[in-house]
Amino acid sequence: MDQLLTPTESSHTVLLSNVPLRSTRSLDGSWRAILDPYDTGYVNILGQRNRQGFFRDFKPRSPADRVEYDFDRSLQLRVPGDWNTQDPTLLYYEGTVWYRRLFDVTEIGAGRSFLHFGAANHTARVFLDGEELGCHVGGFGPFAVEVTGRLAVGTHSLVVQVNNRREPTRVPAMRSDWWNFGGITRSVELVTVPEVFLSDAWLTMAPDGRIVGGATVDKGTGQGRPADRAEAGPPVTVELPDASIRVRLVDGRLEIDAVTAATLERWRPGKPVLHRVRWTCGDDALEDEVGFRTVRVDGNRLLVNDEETFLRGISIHGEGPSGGRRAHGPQDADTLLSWAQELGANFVRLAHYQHDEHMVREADRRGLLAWAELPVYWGIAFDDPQVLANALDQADELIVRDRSRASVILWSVANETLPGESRLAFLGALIDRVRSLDQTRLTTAALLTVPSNDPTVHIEDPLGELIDVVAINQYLGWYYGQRGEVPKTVFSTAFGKPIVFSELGAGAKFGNHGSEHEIWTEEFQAAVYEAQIAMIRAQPDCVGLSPWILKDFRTPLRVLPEIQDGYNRKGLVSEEGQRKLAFEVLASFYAEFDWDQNR
Ligand code: GCB
Repeated sequence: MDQLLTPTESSHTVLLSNVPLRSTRSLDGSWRAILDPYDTGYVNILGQRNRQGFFRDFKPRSPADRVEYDFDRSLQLRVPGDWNTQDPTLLYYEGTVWYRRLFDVTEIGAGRSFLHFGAANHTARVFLDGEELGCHVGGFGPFAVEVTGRLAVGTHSLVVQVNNRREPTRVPAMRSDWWNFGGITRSVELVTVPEVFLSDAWLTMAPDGRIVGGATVDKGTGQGRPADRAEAGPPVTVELPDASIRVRLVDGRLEIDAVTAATLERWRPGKPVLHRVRWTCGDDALEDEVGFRTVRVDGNRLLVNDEETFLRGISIHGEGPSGGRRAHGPQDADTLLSWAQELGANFVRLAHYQHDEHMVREADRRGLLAWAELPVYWGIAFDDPQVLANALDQADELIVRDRSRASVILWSVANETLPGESRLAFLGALIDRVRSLDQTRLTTAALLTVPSNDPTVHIEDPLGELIDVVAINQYLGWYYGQRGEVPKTVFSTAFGKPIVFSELGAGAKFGNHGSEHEIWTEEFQAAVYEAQIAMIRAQPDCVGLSPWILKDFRTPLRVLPEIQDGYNRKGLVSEEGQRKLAFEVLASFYAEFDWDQNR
């Protein structure tokens, strides 16, 4: 029965980039919501589309009306936001929630209109005035539906069916070490654009110092995802006044040679310089702030602006700085990234899925390098072509949204996936897609290391062949290995590529003090960091680290009473932002680095 969306059903949605640069009308705020754990709101018991389904937004208007729902008398939920933390009875809820927002249109404007969603976890079906306009699969990427011609003067009903049930054929799949926050978790906006407009426009610096970019002109001729090619239409012009550059794009593609680009002051970690970029196409104009830097690897070295760079990082989940809720908006981005900078970090791993756009834009402004990641995490159905199709869609959403961001230097395609043929083929296809969308950044994947008593760890996972930077998750001194032995461990790979320790760490409950041999104490966690830092200092191929993790975060996997209570306690700060001892240990290591030398 067609109750839930499968990946192939993702349809009639479009991908628009640069939404924050456009004038939009916010539909955030209080929405009405109906819980529908048995999915009765869409189809009836005969398996047919329910003519009185919740998407019709009916209500009993007279005593004889046979309508068994009423949004006006139902729950209220804030958008953006997860539903789990807005009502105690919804904390563990996984299933369908119907959201409804009424909005008034007072005049019919010119041009075209789209309803844009920053993200909804995991599937979303969008209905306007009872009509289904599109559905989207994937909990962290942006999507839009076109509503041109549908917004007559009057009141309109926007209904969204959101479902966050875990399924083996979803990405992520059945189990993850974070909370499966459901809901319309990022902002909803009504975006108005000219008839012919730039559905995508991006600009960045290639490893050789050329400026490259592209634009897609949407002439209203069809639906679908933007290609990197403009159809014949009005010319697209891009201006960079700081370098006196004004160019017309040919075939939607742009290349400015390195000599011309050399006049632009570079964006550097810790010293971000952003330049005004202006796009025009017919009546459409967009103004962005873009940084230009190069990133490349040379053997086992990582070079940013051709300077050897050590990534002094920290991993971050998309969870707000307090309240154990899904993060959203500029305030959360500002707080989380300010904590990272107080730690002395120059790099953030935005784990384990696409974060709110405010995070990468704020990272640009703060001069933080960033790793952006796809939710290809434990237990993915690698041999299912529909699952791959959905992962590829999620890659499009991640890269098309963020490829003008100087902060983003790494696209990570997977975290802790088990070697095997179908996995390699799946991730190979994903890496190809990433490179077809962006050849200017590096690819990576966080590999799982298997515990052993051997002080030398040699990584031979064939995925290492396909990626540019080998990322290693290792929990020496915590899940395995004696702490005293950690500094003696040497990591090497079969690939002659740089290594980043994408995870390391230990759990501690804030305020729990005791011996450094007593698990869950701040002292124990700090001692693991000391041992890891000693190990890292001696690693020949290591170009950085992003320990696990900035802040304690909610997860149903962590059940130890009075210690975990539903939180992963590996944070350097508690779920309310209180610093543990390990914060200072890592901060003093990072303070040794010379910002000007990057080392
Ligand atoms: C990992 C996972 C991460 C977990 C972490 C842990 O390897 O990548 O999602 O939260 O370990 O705490 O065990």
